[in-house]
Amino acid sequence: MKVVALSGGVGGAKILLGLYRILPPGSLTAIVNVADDFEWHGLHISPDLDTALYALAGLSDYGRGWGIAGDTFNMLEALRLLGEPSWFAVGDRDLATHILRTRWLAEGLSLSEVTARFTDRLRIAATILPATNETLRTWIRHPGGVMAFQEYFVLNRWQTEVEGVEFQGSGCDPTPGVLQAIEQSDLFVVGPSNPVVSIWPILHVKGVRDAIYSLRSARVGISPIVGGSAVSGPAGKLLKALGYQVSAAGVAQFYSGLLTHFVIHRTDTDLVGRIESLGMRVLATDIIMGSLESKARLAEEILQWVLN
Ligand code: FO1
Repeated sequence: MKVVALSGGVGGAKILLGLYRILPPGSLTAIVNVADDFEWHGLHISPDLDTALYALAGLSDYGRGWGIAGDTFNMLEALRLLGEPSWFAVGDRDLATHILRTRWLAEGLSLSEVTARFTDRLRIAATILPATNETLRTWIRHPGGVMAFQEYFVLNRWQTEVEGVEFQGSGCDPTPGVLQAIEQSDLFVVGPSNPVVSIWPILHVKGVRDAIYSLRSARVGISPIVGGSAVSGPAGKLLKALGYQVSAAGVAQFYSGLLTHFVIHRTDTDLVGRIESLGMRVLATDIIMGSLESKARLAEEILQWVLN
């Protein structure tokens, strides 16, 4: 049984952890967004890879939504005292990951080799693949020009008026193993990540869309929107900026043609007919995933629904 999941930040990591808990070791491959990556004080930060790594290693801080639980921020405070930008809150423990990643990249390892080394050292029995080893970056277009993703997301707390989204490096090569993992999957999942800035960049990697279209197995998406708003983050604002309705149906429309099955929250059953008319089967259930049990339960429910 091979399961492949596309994932971005915290929403995607929740279902990754649910799947990881219920599947036999070695069955899960996560293909993770790297278009949020950026350079911070000379260090290479890969926020979505780290969110996936920390989730599967049991280290995540779910209250904050990123980084390591119980981390401290002494280094950040020291940066601030020295008059350096400190708006991107890297924790003291989290810093070790960024130092090692930067060093290993400088020594000539690829991002996927670095990620495999972390997966190994954190004893994670799953494969975590950056979507590409090349430079793929999200730029946010606004009335004054363009800004880098983390500037929009963290510095401006997604308050900038968005006119569009651009991907630098669109058409880059996939990481070795990405297309094979999709082609060989028995179940393909798109996590409840932000469709616009977490999943869309992965779909801009060469061959990924075609590999998904060619799948004969089920292709399941989970809505990051409940009612009229995102479970977390700017998914609602970005969908609206691109002309989609801010609802599970808007997300289904975004993935129209790509997915065969779509999971929505149990309070959104009025949308079932519209989503089915896009050619998808629909499961309405509890998709909030607040606890570890609820993550595993949703993963189990999806497996039973799709494979039976
Ligand atoms: N997100 C924030 O909203 N504020 C932060 O200060 C912040 C710091 C941070 C440090 C390391 C890391 O790996 C992630 C961090 N994130 C922070 C989260 C991250 O920037 C976003 O959640 C993702 O890029 C969106 O998926």
